[in-house]
Amino acid sequence: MMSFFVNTGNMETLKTDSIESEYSAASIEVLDDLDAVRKRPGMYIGNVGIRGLHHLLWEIVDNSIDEYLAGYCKSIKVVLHKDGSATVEDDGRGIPTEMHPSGKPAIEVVMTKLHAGGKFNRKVYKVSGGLHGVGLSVVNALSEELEVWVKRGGKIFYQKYSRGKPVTELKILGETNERGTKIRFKPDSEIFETVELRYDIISLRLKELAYINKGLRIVLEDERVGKIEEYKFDDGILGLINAMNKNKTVINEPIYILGSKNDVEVEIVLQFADSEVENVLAFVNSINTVEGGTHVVGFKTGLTRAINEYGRKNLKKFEPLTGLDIKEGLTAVLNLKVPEPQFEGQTKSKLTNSDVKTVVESITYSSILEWLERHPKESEVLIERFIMNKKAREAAKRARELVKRKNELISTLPGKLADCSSKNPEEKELFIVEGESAGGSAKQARDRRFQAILPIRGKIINVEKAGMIKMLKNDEIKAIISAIGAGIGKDFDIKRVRYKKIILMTDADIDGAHIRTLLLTFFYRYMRPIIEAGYLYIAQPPLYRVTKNKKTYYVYSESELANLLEKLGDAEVQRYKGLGEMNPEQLWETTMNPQNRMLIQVTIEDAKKADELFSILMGEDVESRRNFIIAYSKEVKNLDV
Ligand code: 0RA
Repeated sequence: MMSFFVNTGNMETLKTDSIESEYSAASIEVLDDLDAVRKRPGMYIGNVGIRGLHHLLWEIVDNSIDEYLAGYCKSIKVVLHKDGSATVEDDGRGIPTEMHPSGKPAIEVVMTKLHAGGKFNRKVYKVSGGLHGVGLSVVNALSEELEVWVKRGGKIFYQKYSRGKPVTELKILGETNERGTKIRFKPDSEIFETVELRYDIISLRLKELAYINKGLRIVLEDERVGKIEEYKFDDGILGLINAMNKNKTVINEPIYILGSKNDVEVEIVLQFADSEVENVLAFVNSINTVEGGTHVVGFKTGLTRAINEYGRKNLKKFEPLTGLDIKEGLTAVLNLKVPEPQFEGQTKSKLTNSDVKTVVESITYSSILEWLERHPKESEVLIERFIMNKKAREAAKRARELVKRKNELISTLPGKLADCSSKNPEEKELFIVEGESAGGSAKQARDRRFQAILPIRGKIINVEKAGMIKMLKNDEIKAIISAIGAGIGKDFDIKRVRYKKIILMTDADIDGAHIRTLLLTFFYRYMRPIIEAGYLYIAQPPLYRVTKNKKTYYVYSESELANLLEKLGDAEVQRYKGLGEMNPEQLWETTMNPQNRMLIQVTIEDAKKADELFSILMGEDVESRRNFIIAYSKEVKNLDV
């Protein structure tokens, strides 16, 4: 490793003066590399929306995590600055600064050559197949500005770049006996649709990373709002499962599995709770595999096989159980290291290596069987539960068939629904509106030909916790199900939907975001095909109304407001605290009129994130949860124009 470095004596040839000289040594090749990245950013970071933007940050953080995995880094700090830039600082080995055979310092090669990082071969477990591990040069190419400080070999080094090109040489700023890397980058607004880094997305991911990399300290500071949080979990994924199940009645102590085979490392923790919901999180080389894959299938198969084997051996008249009987109330976290992972799927987060299924299945099978044999009391309780689940499921199926037949006959619409006159689902829109007063304004504002309004009361039930039966007793949920008219859960039939646009319209504040997150969780768990078909949207009401010289401007974000005020000078600014503060005309103009409004289409990933947010944070106090829950799909696309 690193044998191509000449000895560190060469460092003395570096200039130590602080004059920023135009750096002319950039070769044609370097320009080629980074031009290619700037020309086709999507090839390297997936897209230039919210996801791609955050990819820049993850690329750097991944490098710091690699230092932790190599045993060098104990602490990582991420700072979001007011000017839109972000800093990642770690106490790892520091990016090599020694001279490279090309005549440039290694760090400059890493920062300007595609895939140069890979040549250092630091990674034991690659993150290939996905969009991860594209290299620091990609971050550099897509940043308006990037500065790097390295503490290494007794010195502090510094270099600055812009859009991938050096604007200073590598300089020595001083001496130190510490080691580490600090990178500040400002995403390029010429490249990205939006450059606003999102606290909610970043804190959730950093928290995940802290859980799956036990003992690693991660600090997140948001200077834009003056907020700082620290994550450090010495119990790793065991701590995560405890947090996920904190408010549930658990049935057994968490079962911890650790094993490896064919260079695949498997760490799993699972627990059953008195709940109807299943919650399995799975990470492969630190990547959250939201789309699941062979590892998750292997886990479930191994678990089911072990339970059936135990039942067959130890119980009289035991009838084999299926995955469906076992998954109710199952919480699990899988944390895997795989040498050559292959990812597929819409977000490149589905693991497809078939050998991984075999490995996870056999490790799970033998560990669970052993645990069951050692814990006969708990095993008996669990198996009784599974058998009950099986019976209840069969009974529910018969009941559903009855209800279905009945439903087809009556299927009454909820009383609160103000339906539209059109009968054509293609053009029909259903607005699900928070609060009676906003609902009233929306009813007056709408175009009744094709827009229907369903007002719902503030606190809808948390389906994550409640389960099917309790949920179906909730009036708000019942109203939504019957308005949409296509059933629910396994009986959901997308062909029967009465509206092909279902629009969630909530206040632009924390409570509104909370309700929106609850609704997203509901759709994700019980009407997923609606999201998959692209029928679910979030309305985007303005945050401010600005008036100047009798002209009115509606403003949808803080940054837009700052820009506008800069342009207008002093103007009258009215902040909308809720939808209820708008009169029907304003509501129509800003939020409902297809000509002007902004609608955000909800993706499966958004909904999955909302769902995950609930499960990870379930255990925490209400206040911190409230602070945490912000909009889940701000990626602004004006879909109507
Ligand atoms: C290349 C090689 C080595 C470390 C790094 C890059 C490195 C990159 C980043 C990015 C953020 N923090 C980082 N820390 C390290 C290996 C260094 C060695 O062998 O001494």
